[in-house]
Amino acid sequence: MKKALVTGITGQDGVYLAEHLLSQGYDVFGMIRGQNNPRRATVEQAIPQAHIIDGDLLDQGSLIAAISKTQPDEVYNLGAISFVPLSFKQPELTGEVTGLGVTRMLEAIRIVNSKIRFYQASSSEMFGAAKTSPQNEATPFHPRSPYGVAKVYGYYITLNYREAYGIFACNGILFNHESPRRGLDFVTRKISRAAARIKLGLEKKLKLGNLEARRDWGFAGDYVRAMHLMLQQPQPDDYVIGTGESHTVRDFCNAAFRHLGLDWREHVVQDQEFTRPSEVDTLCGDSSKARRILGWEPSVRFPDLVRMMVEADLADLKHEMGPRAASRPSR
Ligand code: NAP
Ligand code: G4F
Repeated sequence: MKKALVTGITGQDGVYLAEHLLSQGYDVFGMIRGQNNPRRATVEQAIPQAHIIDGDLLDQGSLIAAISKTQPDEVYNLGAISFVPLSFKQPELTGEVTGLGVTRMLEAIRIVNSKIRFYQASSSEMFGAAKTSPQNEATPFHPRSPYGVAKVYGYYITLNYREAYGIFACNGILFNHESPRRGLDFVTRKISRAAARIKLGLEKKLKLGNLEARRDWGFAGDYVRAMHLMLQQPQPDDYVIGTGESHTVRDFCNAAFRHLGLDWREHVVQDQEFTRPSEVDTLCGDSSKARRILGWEPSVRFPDLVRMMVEADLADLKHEMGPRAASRPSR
C-alpha cells in the first residue's frame, strides 16, 4: 500500500486530496499544526481513515520527524498562508510559511529519503500581471502580492531540488478552484454564503471589492486528481491546471443570486476595505500540456460550480436554523 503525507490537510484541497488518495488505496497521513487546532475535529469527522500527524512548515525538526515517522512514498505540500489579503498584512510570515516552508519540506525529504516524490502547490497568482492570455507553463511570472512572490520562491526552490538533487519534485500551477469547502473569506464562497443568507432573510447586503477582476474558476475536486496524476508520471515536471474559461466577480454574483431568484444589484455594495494594494486583474489557464500528458480534464463548468456552492450553503444554513428556516420569510 502506498503512503502519502499531506500538509494543509485542514484546508479545502487537503480534504479533497485525502479523499481521493484514500479512494486510490493509499494510506494517508495529514499534517496538522498547533495545539488544539480547531479544524482537527472537522478533519477527523470528514476523513476518519486518515492518520493525523503533528508538524508545522515553520519548524524544520517537525518536518524531519513527520517524514521519518510516516516514511511516505509521496508528499503533497498544500500548507500555506493562502489568502492574498492576509499576505499584504503579514508579508514576512507569508514568506516564512508559503515560501521558506517549501525549502524546509524539501530539506526534510533530502535528508530522510530523497526517493520520496514531492508535489508543490504552486499558483496562478505567480503570473499576476501577465502580458499574455491564456497563461501556460512558459508564461513569465509577475506576482502582485507577497503571497504571489512567496509562491514564486516555492516554485523555483522545487525546480532547484529537482535539478540539484534529482528529487522527483513537481509544481502544479493551479488556477482558482472552489467548492462548498472553500474558506468563507474567498470571494466565491463569500458570495454563495451571502446569497443564501439573503435568501433566508438573515442578511440584506454583501460588501465586495473589485467586481471587474477575472478568474478562471474550477472545481477543487477535479484539481486534486491532477496533483496525484503529476506524481504518477515517469518524469517530474510542472503543469498548469485550469478550465480555460474566465469570468468576472460580477458574473459570479449574477449567477449566484439569479439561481436563488434574486437580483444581485439590489444587494451588493462596493467597499474599499476589500480592494487590494495591487490587484491581479485577469487570469485564464491553458492546460493543454496537462490534458495531453496527464489525460486530465475538468468535469465541472462555471454555472454548475456556482449552483453547487449556492445549493450547499443554502442547505447548510437551513440545517443550522432548523425549524426556524421554514417559518422565516425568505426573499
Ligand atoms: P486553504 O484552505 O487556505 O488551506 C491552507 C492550509 O495550510 C490549511 O490546512 C492550514 O492549516 C495550512 N497551514 C497554514 N499555515 C501552516 C503552517 N505554518 N504549517 C503547516 N500548515 C499550515 O488552502 P487551499 O485552497 O486548500 O489551497 C491549498 C494549497 O494550494 C495552498 O498552498 C494554496 O496556496 C494553493 N493554491 C490554492 C488555489 C485555490 O484556488 N484554492 C490555487 C492555487 C494554489 P490551519 O488549519 O492550521 O490554518
Ligand atoms: O477569492 P479571492 O480572494 O482569490 P485570489 O486572490 O484569486 O487567490 C486565490 O486563488 C489563487 C490562485 O490564483 C490561490 F493561489 C490563492 O491561494 C487563493 O486561493 O479573490 C479573487 C478576486 C480578486 O481579484 C479579489 O480582488 O476577487 C476579488 N474580490 C472582490 N471582492 C474579492 C472581494 N476577494 C475577496 N476575497 N473578498 C472580496 O470581498
